Amino acid sequence: MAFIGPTGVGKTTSIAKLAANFALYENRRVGLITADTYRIAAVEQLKTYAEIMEVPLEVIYTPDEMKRALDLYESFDTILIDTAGTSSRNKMQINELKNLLEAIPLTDTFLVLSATTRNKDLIEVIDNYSIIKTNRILFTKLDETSTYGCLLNVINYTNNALSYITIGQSVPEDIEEADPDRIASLVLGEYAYGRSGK
Ligand SMILES: Nc1nc2c(ncn2[C@@H]2O[C@H](COP(=O)(O)OP(=O)(O)OP(=O)(O)O)[C@@H](O)[C@H]2O)c(=O)[nH]1
Ligand SMILES: [Mg+2]
Repeated sequence: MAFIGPTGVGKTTSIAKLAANFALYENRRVGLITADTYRIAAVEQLKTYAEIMEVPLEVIYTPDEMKRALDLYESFDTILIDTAGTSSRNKMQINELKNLLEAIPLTDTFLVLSATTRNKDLIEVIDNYSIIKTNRILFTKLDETSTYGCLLNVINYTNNALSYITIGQSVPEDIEEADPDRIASLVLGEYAYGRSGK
């Protein structure tokens, strides 16, 4: 499973949450790969989580290294791939990311988006990332807003499945599988995270 999306939306934190849930509660053998070698300390961030969870982490720079990392994890149940956040207007960086991800077979590619992003900007992000094939959406920071119409707009616009939502900074608790009833009550304004408790 690979995770792509704009800078700072919560890709690495969401991967840590998922890895912890898969490894600790579902007893899956989880391997981590990070291709985020742009930012100083980006690797350290995931490495720290990996050490706490006792799951292995491979750092990769090239499509060939991506293939090798996947071979290393051949007997694993679930492999989560972190990528560098890119400004969605940086076509070159998105193309580089596309080359990395096309080197390997992926089960799921998640576009990670923040619920605090304005609708128009979300659409621009989706359009700019559209050269990379995604099949799932992970929406973050639902605790930082009380207007959730963007969830519905994005689902309609992309036709991707909304798989997970995140609702705070705590690892591993602040993540939920997207539940249709819950999403409906959020969109209808019957429920909000982060205000009067979760
Ligand atoms: N309130 C809130 N904060 C979140 C959530 N998810 C992540 N964050 C915070 O958002 C900030 C950025 O998270 P990262 O996981 O580093 O984001 P990223 O997408 O990996 O960032 P880059 O690798 O720089 O592109 C951190 O302070 C996280 O704790 C969430 O659901 N709610
Ligand atoms: Mg990151």
